[in-house]
Amino acid sequence: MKELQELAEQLINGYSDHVARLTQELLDKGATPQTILNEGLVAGMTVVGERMRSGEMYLPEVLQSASAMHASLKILKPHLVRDGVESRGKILMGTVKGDMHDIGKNLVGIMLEGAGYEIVDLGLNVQAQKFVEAIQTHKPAILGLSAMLTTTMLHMKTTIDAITQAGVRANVKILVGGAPVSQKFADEVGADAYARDAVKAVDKVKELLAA
Ligand code: B12
Repeated sequence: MKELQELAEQLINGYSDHVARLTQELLDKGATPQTILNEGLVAGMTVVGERMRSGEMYLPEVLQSASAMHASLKILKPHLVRDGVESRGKILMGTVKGDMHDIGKNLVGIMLEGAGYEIVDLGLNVQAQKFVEAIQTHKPAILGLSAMLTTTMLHMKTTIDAITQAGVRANVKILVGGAPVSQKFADEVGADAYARDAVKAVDKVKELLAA
């Protein structure tokens, strides 16, 4: 459908108003929310992720695309619920203690939400104990931890240790990410997986839930 391609393009351009209008028009024409999500939004955000990775798109543009995705998801959400689209799984997310960076985490959350997962976002500067309590309350399948500083990334270990000590480590798969984080670091702190960006995060979540 021509409009789906246009939706993806306007999302890449970061035009929230156009994206919101096109989303409503597609719904009015009878496109299903899943089609709009997968063939419009996720297709567009995949390109954004790739361009970000290759350095073709910069942070302000990425944030505009993220806002545009939010504008569309706001319109789609009631339809997704009404159509009884089941969540593919619950994912708890947060930036670790001492760290005030949340743009990357939010982007990962949006991409995962776009891929059909339910996100419980604890925000930034989250204490280890708060993660433990949220695991007990929300019973997520996956916990996504974000850190952007070489100092705060150490709190990933503190957090995972607290989760282990509370006896709930076996209940949740832990995915870590953020600019200073690596696969080697993920292995060292006892995480189940590492993803370097939002596009890879969606792939990793699928792998973790299939395992
Ligand atoms: C924006 C920014 C800020 C903003 C944050 C605003 C916000 N709401 O997030 C503000 C101004 C608050 C800030 C503050 C500071 N910052 Co700053 N900041 C940045 C900057 C420029 C961009 C970060 C960003 O948003 N990138 C864009 C997003 C989309 O990318 P991303 O975060 O990497 O996320 C992607 C991946 O990492 C991954 N990912 C992220 N989280 C997760 C989670 C999971 C589960 C998974 C799977 C993947 C994943 O996927 C994301 C999407 O693809 C970076 C430099 C840079 N280019 O990275 C410095 C940077 C991170 N900051 C830095 C520093 C030093 C600071 C300060 C200490 C500065 C100061 N002296 O006060 C403070 C620290 C405050 C604190 N306690 O946290 C350093 C860190 C150095 C280091 N290695 O430790 C950097 C690298 C700049 C530099 N080159 O010096 N910062």
